[in-house]
Amino acid sequence: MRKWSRSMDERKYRKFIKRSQLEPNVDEYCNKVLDRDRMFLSKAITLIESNAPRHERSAGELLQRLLPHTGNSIRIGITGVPGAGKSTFIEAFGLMLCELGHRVAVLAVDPSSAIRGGSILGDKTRMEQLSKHPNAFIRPSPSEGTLGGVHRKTRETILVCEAAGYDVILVETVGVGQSEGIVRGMVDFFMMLAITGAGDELQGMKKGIMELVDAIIVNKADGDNVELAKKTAREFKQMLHFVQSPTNGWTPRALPCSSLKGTGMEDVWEIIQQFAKETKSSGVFESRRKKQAKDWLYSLIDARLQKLFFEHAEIKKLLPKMEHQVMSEEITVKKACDQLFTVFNGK
Ligand SMILES: Nc1nc2c(ncn2[C@@H]2O[C@H](COP(=O)(O)OP(=O)(O)O)[C@@H](O)[C@H]2O)c(=O)[nH]1
Ligand SMILES: [Mg+2]
Repeated sequence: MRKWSRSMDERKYRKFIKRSQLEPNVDEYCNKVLDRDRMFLSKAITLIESNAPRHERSAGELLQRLLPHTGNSIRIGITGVPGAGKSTFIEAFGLMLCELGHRVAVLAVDPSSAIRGGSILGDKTRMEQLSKHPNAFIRPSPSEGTLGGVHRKTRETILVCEAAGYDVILVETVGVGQSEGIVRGMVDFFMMLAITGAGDELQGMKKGIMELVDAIIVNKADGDNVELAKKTAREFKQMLHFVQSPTNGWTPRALPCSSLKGTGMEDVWEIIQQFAKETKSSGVFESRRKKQAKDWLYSLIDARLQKLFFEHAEIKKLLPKMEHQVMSEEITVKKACDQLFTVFNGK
């Protein structure tokens, strides 16, 4: 009996030791990130993406400590259908920026990678040179997770990258579901990479996306395609006149480029710099960031409330019954909802 209990204590003790060894040291993380240690930047992002409660606590503390060192970057969102050339563009554009002395972080918000699982590898090989550049940091999207899970922590990741001294943040997304709107809500400048010859449907040319972009870049303007790309850019420019700009005081631009040849990259950067200059002097830049922070707060509140509700023991029991009664038209939807909330409120 005594032997048994001693071994139990021992096991507990070992577990305790193991846990304290795993417990992240927030001081160390903070200092190393500020020191621009890339390995610790990766580790910090992994910590932030973790769902373990004790990691969430440390991650929260780390972010709070890093907050005064964040914000000093231009956050750029890039969307476009698969195959438009986003990864190739980021490789060329990112390299140019690195050569200019910028520090570039690339984050992917790619719901398709969670579904298909394959795109990360493809991107890594496509961004081979950039991923080796000392001024660049590439973080592929987590290979697992729900659609929401993939971009759940991208905002936090942006902040940590900024604290680590990255002054250009590129966020890549595929136009699936609501990902474009979500990315628009976390960047300063949002652009779409388009290609020639694709029908409107293929380009995701819903009016909705036109209202989100600050620029449309017509990629693959090389070889026989140069003139057509220029023409397509002109057409986009005209179309953009008819939709409301997402950014007060800024007229969205359209221009061609070739990510493969590296042409037009300076023009894109020129436009982004002009955008930053103009919106900073008009105050639009700052007010957008403030609004984004506020919206982020509300979306976190939403998420927590949902979690509280759906994980409520009584709700879990009652919900299938209410579902059934609503579907069989025994009670109205409103009444089912009322009943659920009566239970949720503990009345
Ligand atoms: N001709 C040409 N091909 C390109 C260009 N940019 C990308 N591609 C090709 O288009 C394909 C898809 O590119 P990728 O960067 O993976 O697109 P993504 O799915 O939007 O990330 C690849 O075969 C690229 O080599 C370009 O500027 N010109
Ligand atoms: Mg890609």
